[in-house]
Amino acid sequence: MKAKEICLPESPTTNTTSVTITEYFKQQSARTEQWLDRLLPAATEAPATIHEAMRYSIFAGGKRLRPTLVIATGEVFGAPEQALLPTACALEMIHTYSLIHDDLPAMDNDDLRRGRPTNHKVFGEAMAVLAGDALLTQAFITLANLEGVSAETKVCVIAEVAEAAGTVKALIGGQVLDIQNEGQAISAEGLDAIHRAKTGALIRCCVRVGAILGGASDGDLQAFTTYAEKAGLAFQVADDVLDATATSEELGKTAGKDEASQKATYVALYGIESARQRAAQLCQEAIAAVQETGHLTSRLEDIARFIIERKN
Ligand code: GRG
Repeated sequence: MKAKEICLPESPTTNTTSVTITEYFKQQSARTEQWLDRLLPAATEAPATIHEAMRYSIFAGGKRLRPTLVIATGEVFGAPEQALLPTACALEMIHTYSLIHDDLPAMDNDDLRRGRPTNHKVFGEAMAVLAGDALLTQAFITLANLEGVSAETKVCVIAEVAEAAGTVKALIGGQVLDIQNEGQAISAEGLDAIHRAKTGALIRCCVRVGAILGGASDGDLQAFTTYAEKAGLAFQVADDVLDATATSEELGKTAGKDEASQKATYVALYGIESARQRAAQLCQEAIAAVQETGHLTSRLEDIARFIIERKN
């Protein structure tokens, strides 16, 4: 049987080893966005409104942390680009769906995201719910069409992503716990459990699927999973600090919301300075986990530092 012909977008980058972390993120964002453009229905495709709404939020910017983690990990293990980039895009689609739904009046009721009016402010609530649903669906269409890896690997990746987006120690389950704990006193363990699920599961999944696509050994997969779990929690601790210390303009979303809505946060629990120290500690532990594997990991070390040093 003749292999299906695939047309890869031209990569805007050839040299990723010597660039700064800022430049690396720019390069991986550009690669991801080229693929996203190919993988999403055109804005003119009927019914056009839903495709415009999906594209409005996905192309609104964002740090592209999740796709960059997929790519950086996949490249450590030599994963093929025609599987790695679509997988990176699928994770960004799921992340963007969660942001659209999180901003809805029934959830966080926010007006600003990625420096723009939120999806429901522009397209209305019904279309925003559907745009989120459609991005989630498109993510799985994308994964089902992965090329360059075995059927077994593809199924493994699909299962990893589905679990991370689900309810058990995963995205939706974490959101449920977060809502149910609003205004309640919470322990450090309880807060960690919420964010390991709500924020951490998807970040963990990004690193795992990158490693799986590259055929990582069980030992390496375990070490990289530890890296991702630590980095995922560090991301949320840093996010809580930013919410309390940065402006809406800097963040591209409404600042100070956690305190206003009496959310259980790391800042509320520890105070700003101790929260910063916890983030730094988690970042160190993340780096130590991958250093033990002996793989070339300077990029993943830089990403862990970026996660806690970022300004938005
Ligand atoms: C199923 C109705 C329904 C809703 C699901 C799962 C969910 C709603 C919401 C949880 C998603 C969420 C907002 C998690 C918080 C994680 C977080 C801090 C996201 C912001 O990530 P950044 O800073 O964003 O990476 P950018 O814009 O840079 O990509």
